[in-house]
Amino acid sequence: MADYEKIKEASSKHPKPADKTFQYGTAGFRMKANLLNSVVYRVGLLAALRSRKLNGQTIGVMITASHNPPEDNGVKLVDPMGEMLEASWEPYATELANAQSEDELVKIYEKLTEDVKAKPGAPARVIYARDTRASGSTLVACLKDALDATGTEYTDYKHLTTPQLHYLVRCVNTKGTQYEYGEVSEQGYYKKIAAAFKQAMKHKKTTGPVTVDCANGVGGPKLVELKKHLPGASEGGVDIKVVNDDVLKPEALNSQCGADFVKTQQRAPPSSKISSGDRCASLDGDADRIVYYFADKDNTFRLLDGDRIATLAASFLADLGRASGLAEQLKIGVVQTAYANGASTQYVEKNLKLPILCTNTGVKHLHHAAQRFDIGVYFEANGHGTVLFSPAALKAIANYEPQSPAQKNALETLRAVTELINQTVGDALSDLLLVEVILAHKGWTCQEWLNTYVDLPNRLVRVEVKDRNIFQAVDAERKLEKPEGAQKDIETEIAKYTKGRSFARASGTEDAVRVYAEASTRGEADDLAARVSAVVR
Ligand code: 16G
Ligand code: ZN
Repeated sequence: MADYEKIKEASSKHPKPADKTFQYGTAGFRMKANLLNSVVYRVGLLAALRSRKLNGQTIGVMITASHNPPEDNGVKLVDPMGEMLEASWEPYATELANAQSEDELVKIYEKLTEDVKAKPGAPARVIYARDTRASGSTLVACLKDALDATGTEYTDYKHLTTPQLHYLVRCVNTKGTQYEYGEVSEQGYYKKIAAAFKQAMKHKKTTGPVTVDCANGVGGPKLVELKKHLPGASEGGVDIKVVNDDVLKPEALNSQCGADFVKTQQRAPPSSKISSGDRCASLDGDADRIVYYFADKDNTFRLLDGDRIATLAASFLADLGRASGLAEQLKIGVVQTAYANGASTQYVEKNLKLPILCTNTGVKHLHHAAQRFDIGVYFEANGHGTVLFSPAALKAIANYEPQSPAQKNALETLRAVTELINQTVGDALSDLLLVEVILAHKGWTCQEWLNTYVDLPNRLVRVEVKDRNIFQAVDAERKLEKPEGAQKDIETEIAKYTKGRSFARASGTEDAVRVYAEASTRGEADDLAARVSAVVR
């Protein structure tokens, strides 16, 4: 039985900042860490309620602010299969976070318990982890207070990457079933993906080392740990050089390094010592995003972002499907957002001849769309993504009897790849190994990967506006429905440019509107972005 007096009492230790309004957005709650105590406490209450509602299935709580600066933090919930919190529960999180008093909080909690028909006597189970931010331990204490007040069983997994926590949640909830996902431990995670990597690399040779910038976040020590389970270059593995893995200097997190820096600045971290041709990758602060890059022979920086990883993975999986004799049963599709470079969209449709879906920004939207395919490849341009295999696809892959040695080889690789790829959420460590496997199979360098198509020059601009809520986008955020007339003005500008494409959407994480533009030349893309910015400003 939830004890409302206990909830009230513990809550009084974590009062809500009076003048703040909180919103559970695309990335959960995220802001300056010193504003988050009450929010995390209340998220703990909701995690307990969600678990009770689901008869004691384990819910995950991740404390992280991903690529944000070190003084920020955030919190989000993970559903039993390792997916993001079901969207219909997001407003509950918002409602609890904004309750002004202890009395109001308890009233809302009581009402929610009734509304969702949670059995107050049902068990509640939660597991949680955090990234390496200094504020993490204070926030964990707030979370624990909520779990204690609600009589929840919990396990503290200390420091983990976000995708590791998603993995563990799925493992706990599938344990002992036919869908068992893996051993419920951090070591289990390493063992699973290392074994899959070894199998997928059988008889293949890597095309040289990869240097991985870990944004001085939790991905650093975790990649070092993962490496202990992987074969080295001489044993048929890959030489992974770990850089920016200093988690002892809190101020270094995401500073002048990491996936977000590289993607938004379109350059390597200043500390990087790469020479022309060297293969590099950058993770973000909680290791759920990854981008690749290198300097070409003229020493020009070349980015291989989420769009490139998606096209690489889709082409590889389509090859494997054909080679294993399973092409008919494995319909592959790619999911992108409006930010995907138009050249990548065209490459998937025209060259790979695969279907594409475009969804709203935010991983949960892509993830759901990807579930509509047997094999759904989804990536945001910013490097967050994964590949989902449907239960039917997994069954076909597991049961198929190969008709030739070539089919057998392809099938073995395909099976390994289904184990290597994190099925719960985009995972930079798993994606890193996936890319390495594919490059080894294709025998490609980064230059050859880049050569598959030519990106259209593009520009992303952040526009400060008075009220971003008046901007309402439709058609997977490619068009503005409101304010009235804005879309027509944007289209008038687009029409002036060769291969022009542009859209404006309200950011879900910042108080601003983002304008994206692409066109056939750098100058035109910049121009178009400036003109569309002027329309919304
Ligand atoms: C969040 C999303 C990310 C998206 C970004 C867009 C998740 C886990 N994260 O960080 O996928 O790209 O928001 O931010 O869904 P914006 O709305 O400010 O452009
Ligand atoms: Zn992240």
